[in-house]
Amino acid sequence: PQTIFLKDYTPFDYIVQDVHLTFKLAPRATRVISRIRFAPNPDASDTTFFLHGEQLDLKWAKINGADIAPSITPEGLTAEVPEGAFTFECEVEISPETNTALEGLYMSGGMYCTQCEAEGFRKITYYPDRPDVMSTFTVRVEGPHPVLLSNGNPATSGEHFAEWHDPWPKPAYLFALVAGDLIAHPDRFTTMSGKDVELNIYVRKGDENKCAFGMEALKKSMTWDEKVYGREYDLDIFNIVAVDDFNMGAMENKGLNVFNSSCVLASPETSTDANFERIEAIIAHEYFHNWTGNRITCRDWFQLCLKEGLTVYRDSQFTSDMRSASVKRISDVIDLRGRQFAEDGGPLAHPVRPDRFVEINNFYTATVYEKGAEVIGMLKTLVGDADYAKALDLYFERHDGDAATIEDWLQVFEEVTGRNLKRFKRWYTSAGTPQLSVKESFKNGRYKLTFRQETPPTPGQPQKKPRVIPIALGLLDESGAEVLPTQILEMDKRQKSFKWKGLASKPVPSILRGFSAPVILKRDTDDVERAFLLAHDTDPFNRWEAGRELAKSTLLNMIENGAPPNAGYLDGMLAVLRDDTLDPATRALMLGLPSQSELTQTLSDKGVVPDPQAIYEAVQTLKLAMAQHMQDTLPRVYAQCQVEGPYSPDAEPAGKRELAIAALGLGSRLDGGKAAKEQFARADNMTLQISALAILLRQKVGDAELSGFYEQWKHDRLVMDKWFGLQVSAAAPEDAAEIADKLTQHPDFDHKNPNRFRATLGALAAHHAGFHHISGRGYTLLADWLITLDPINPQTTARMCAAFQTWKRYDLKRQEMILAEVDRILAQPNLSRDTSEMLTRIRS
Ligand code: B3K
Ligand code: ZN
Repeated sequence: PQTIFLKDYTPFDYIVQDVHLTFKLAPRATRVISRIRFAPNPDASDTTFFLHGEQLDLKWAKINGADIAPSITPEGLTAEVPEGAFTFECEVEISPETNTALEGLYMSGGMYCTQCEAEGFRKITYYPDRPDVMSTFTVRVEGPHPVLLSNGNPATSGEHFAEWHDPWPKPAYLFALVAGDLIAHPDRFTTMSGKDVELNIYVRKGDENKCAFGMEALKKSMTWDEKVYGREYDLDIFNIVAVDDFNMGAMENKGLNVFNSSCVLASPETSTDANFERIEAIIAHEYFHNWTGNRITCRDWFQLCLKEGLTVYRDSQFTSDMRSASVKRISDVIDLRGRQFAEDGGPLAHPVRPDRFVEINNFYTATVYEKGAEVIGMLKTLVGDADYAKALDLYFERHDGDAATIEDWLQVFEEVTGRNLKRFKRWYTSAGTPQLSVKESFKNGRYKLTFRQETPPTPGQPQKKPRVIPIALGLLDESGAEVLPTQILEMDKRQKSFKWKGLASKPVPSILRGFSAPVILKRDTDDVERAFLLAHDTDPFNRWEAGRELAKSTLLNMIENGAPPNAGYLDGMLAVLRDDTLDPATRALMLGLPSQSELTQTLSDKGVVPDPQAIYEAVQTLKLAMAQHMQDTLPRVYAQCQVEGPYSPDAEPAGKRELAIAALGLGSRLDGGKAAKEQFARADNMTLQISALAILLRQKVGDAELSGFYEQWKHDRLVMDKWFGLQVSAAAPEDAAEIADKLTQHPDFDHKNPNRFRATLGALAAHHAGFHHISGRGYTLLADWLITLDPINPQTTARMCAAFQTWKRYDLKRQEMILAEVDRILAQPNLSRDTSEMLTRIRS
């Protein structure tokens, strides 16, 4: 397989003036007729006429109305073309029904839908399938289906056909088509300039009652983008379609967003609080792409973070505004450390802007998305809110209609601020998580902090240059009062000191407030200082962080030295639990422990070989100790956090439920699940029902509830995904693989459906002690299923290969077992490019 390099970029030799497509839909023999006007690109050096096309059955092709006989390879088509402008036409046949890769045009539950990003359009027809080729599209869809959709505004329609025209030039990856027997949940929106927009969420029959929340989220997003970024919607209609078989969360096709049904359908009875929050965020994310992604797109796929990092950043701002900013920040950092730090610290590490790839679908990663968003957050911290706003205005004004680059993006910031961002740019080009160590000194009222940055080598990048790290810092005195409110230190060298004078006593520093940079902070400190910050820090993030550090040091001491749970930690957490001045969601987050895989990473960074079973047991022991220590308070907190009245997914009641569930979970370690059984029996929403079930399964007393849950929900595929996943995640380590194995034999298991596959096998991979159980059964089971799925759906297979990326952390026996499975998969004949790239990188 061929590696594509950023440095080899050249523009396409032609420009596309406009595109006309006609689809004659049939499950195994859809005809796609195209008429495309090309003209030579004045910016190109060459004139080779090559169109991408894969798995297409070409019926005929014409140039300027005359038949041609192009030469065809598995990758595309080349033809002799006249000088100057010309019209290319062709007809191809494709088979949506047998397209199990879910890329291109495919079928899901009887409906037609498309997924073209990154390179799926070439499975629909011959076309220059690259993001820098932008054009207007006119699309005619013919079929017997009541709903026939494509991008842009509706033009004419009649019995069994509909025509759509998209006036905004777009790359092919934003093309979409949907056809089926769907029901619309309609609404309207008036934009800031008074334009009336028709809104619809299209769903299968039976799902109509799960659209209202998504629709509200869409309207909130539209209002927010007008208010905060001055961005108005630009078509007469905005459609969202829910699809059951989908490789990722959702897709921002122009005017026709396609969603995994799990990321748009919501009801109190079937969705948890976390589902509601995620749905709101994803609807916002896809909507925000209309400007950051669609109106301004990427020149090439190396620039993916240009749209993804920025759009993730924007959706996190949106969620912070809709809910609680500190809760959102803490949750994002938990996620970043869990997924992105693992990637950055292992064989799959790559820069936010990679400079090479084999299969671009393998680069829709936590690094490109979440670290990409962190980089934007840092930029905003460095330049300030006002200049950030100015730079964004200039970006939208200058690059509207462009396929842009990271250089273009940084340029607007340089122009607006007069800064040189050369050093800052290393965040885009250099992989790996910087380690930031800090030393302090205090003498005669003078306080000095000396920072040093070091980034370990990553694949292909042995040496790392220093980056610009914004460090948000505050200083507290010994009473806990803030003597220095938050200020931003610009750490732009390998080593740098910062000094303050006139201090009455040695201050306690609160470093990296709000997690102002995605780095690993290394500081010689102790549990006394951590407990002090946990009690006094005025920065909510760092207060949480202090509790987290305390939990970590307690657990590490238990794991490494067999120590008992630290009494100071238990007291600190009891104080948190009782602290009614803290909102419930924050208290729930503080009571949470670092994940077992995060502990593994910390241990292995210290040169200790982690034992997954020992880590699991330490966590259980600590939770039991917390429950005992909090025994009297837990029932009171649980009672206080009961929410009266009809269900609302808003942050406040959701936060209360979260704390109640945390209290219930701890308490159930002492009451044998009694209170959880009661909650399960009276639950009238999914949050309370499934949390109780999870607790009961963990306590091994939930068999009756588990089958009751099945009987109640077997008709609802999204709830059944939860039923599959929960049994695996709540299993004891020694049972996890066996339970997952059994579930894959259940009649409702369908490996072709990515949601069901991920619910079951993804839950296994996420069960740290279960997946890494010394029997090796977890490794073998996952490998078996990846081998089965690869020929069917390479994208989902490749994504799940990441479960093996941490192999180097473990003992030799586990390493050998993992590598044997990796090699077994790699030895499969005709392994997809996706999977083979992932495993080859993991192995290196
Ligand atoms: N842009 C899409 C992701 C496409 C993934 C292709 N393998 C969804 C999003 O980020 O909004
Ligand atoms: Zn996105």
